[in-house]
Amino acid sequence: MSPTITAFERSPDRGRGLARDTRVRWALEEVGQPYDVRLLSFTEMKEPAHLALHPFGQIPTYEDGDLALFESGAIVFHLAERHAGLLPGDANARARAISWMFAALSTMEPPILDRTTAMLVERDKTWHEQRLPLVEDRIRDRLDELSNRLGEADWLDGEFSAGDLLMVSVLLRLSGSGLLDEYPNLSAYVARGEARPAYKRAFDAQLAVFNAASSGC
Ligand SMILES: N[C@@H](CCC(=O)N[C@@H](CS)C(=O)NCC(=O)O)C(=O)O
Repeated sequence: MSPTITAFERSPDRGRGLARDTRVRWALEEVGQPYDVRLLSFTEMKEPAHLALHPFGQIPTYEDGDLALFESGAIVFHLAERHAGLLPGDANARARAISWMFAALSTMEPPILDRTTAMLVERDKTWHEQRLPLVEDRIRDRLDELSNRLGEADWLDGEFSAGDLLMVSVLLRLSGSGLLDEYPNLSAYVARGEARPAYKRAFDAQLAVFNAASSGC
């Protein structure tokens, strides 16, 4: 039986692929694992049946037989460990790829999410205009460092890995902010990720869900 993931019935990002089920779909596509999706409303996400799977009442989750997981990073890591294609075989290279997974989620994503929060829920605050440049400068600090490390390489450490999958997913949250445009090598890096057939399939699948919900199908 195929594993089942959960996703928004109607994603608040209107199908832009920024909800975290996209990174899990992408990983599943990279390793060639078919999957089913259970769509949830915001109400259903906070009901006991889903809270039993996800203590914070969020998406995505992952169920495979008697295993249930939450946290997109843990799900991608699980898939990368169980299947070939997302982590190198060499033990040291594998450990470095895992470092990049953590870097994406615990070093890059927090300041980027801070901007998302600022744009979504702080726009009407009197201090929003003063705070936003501070938030964006903190992102720039990280982008400077990441850009320096990536240089002209295609991927962060040799072959494409789960580290790149998560890093590209996180950087995509800056789409439309103009911040990535300041870093041509990072823009090209993100574009390389988006050009991967597995990413395209994942993106199209989540967009189809949003389009179906919007058309009332
Ligand atoms: N750290 C978690 C974050 C999960 C998360 O924030 N999910 C969002 C969608 S991308 C969500 O379910 N938001 C609705 C809510 O928190 O009520 C992960 O990476 O899976």
